[in-house]
Amino acid sequence: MRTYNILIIILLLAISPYGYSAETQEITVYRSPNCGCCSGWIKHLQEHQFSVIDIKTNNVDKLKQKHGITDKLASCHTAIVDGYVIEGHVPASDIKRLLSEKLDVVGLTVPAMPVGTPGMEMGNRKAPFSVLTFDKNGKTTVFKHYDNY
Ligand SMILES: [Cu+2]
Repeated sequence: MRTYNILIIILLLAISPYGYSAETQEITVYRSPNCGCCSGWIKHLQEHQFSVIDIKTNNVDKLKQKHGITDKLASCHTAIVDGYVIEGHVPASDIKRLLSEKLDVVGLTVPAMPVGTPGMEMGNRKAPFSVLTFDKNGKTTVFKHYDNY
């Protein structure tokens, strides 16, 4: 009887959304060890079904150069997901949209660190910002604009 109960519990875990990891998307985040807002962004991703590999390094700039992230496009952390580069405090929903639309771009960026973006919360302070796509020549387009995230 006891074994039977345990089997039921295992079965319930297997079919529940919490027992499942198949729906999480893996993303690798490169950031400097003492970057607080980067941790905030990582937490935001984890709250939106991303499984984060958190790489602490003092060499994020080298990675940015390698992926054509100019100073104008740069922010704090740089992440790689499914072959795309995600720079800065990009909302999880925009990453998911990029992955489903499979656009022919290098990735997405929110340049600098606008107040009110995920990981950059400061009470009620919100700055308007745009999520940009960028290609390997540094050409950008507006992917999504937020007046108030
Ligand atoms: Cu930041």
